[in-house]
Amino acid sequence: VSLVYKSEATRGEIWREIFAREMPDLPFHVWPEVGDRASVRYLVCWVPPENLTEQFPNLDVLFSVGAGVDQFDFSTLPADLPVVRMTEEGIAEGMVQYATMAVLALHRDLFVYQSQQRKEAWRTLPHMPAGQRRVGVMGLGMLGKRVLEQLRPFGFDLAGWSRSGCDLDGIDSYAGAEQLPAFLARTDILICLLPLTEETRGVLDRDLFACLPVGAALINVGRGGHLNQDNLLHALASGQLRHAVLDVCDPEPLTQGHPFWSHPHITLTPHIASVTHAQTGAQTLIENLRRHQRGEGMVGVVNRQSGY
Ligand code: NDP
Ligand code: OXD
Repeated sequence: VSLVYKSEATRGEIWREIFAREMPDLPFHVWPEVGDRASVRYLVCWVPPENLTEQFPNLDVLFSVGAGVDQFDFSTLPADLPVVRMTEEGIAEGMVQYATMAVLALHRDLFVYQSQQRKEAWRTLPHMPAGQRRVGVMGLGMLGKRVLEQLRPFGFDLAGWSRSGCDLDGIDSYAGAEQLPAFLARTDILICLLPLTEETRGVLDRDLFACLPVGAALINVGRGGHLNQDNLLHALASGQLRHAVLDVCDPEPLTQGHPFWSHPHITLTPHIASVTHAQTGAQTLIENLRRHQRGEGMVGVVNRQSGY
């Protein structure tokens, strides 16, 4: 029984050492080196190799190195192959930091002040108390919930929306398509933390923007595929939206000359909201491997039906 790691090389070398120490009986191969293909039971990757089943005919589990699994084409994976996403603490920590940074920057008009500075303009804007700023998170999973909890001490008026809602203390919960318009109507700063699935692709579109209060702001930390780019440009031009902070785009990177690069009301970062930390990521993977070897359920198993 062996494991193949196929992803970022630096992390691979760190994981190789951790595995040698913690699971010395499990051979750890770093792609393209795979050892005996027939003995590979675990594949840990961002994108799997082509012809996965021919490459590794006896695979037991496919692990994503990241929290998302939309990079997998489920139709090409064996139907009964468990797919497990990464749930390590470092991902939540990074996301919470990024979302807090973006919310505070929008709340305190940092992007407006930056542009004023470039024009040598010393002008104060009206200050809005946090209690009057309505922040809403779409997607209340591992990351969305943590972001809301972290934002609570600032005193924002908080709400969340997901398929099934949530019961976080002091946070208004909205569930399902019927309650989406009401959630949007009360949201000045919208954070997208949904997984990208057939249902959520393109969700950040003209209709959704139209449900937000005029002058709302968007933070997309989900996936580029959630956003209709033309609709965003239109919403920014009309003033329906005042600013967008985008950590993800489609494609990544954006093509040269794409209007987002130089847009005065778009702030772009190169998919860095959070990354899997080498140490805690290895630990989380090892705990899951041990669970699997004991015949117990693993943490982060993806529902192949819903796609997340
Ligand atoms: P989870 O699977 O834990 O949570 C997903 C949430 O989205 C759940 O609350 C779920 O609802 C909700 N949801 C899914 N589909 C729908 C739908 N059709 N309608 C309404 N709600 C829906 O995911 P995570 O919190 O771990 O991660 C979310 C995403 O964040 C990842 O998939 C990835 O795309 C992105 N990400 C981005 C990173 C970055 O650096 N930019 C880093 C890490 C992740 P319910 O609870 O009812 O099932
Ligand atoms: C992830 C990501 O899914 O980095 O972990 O986006």
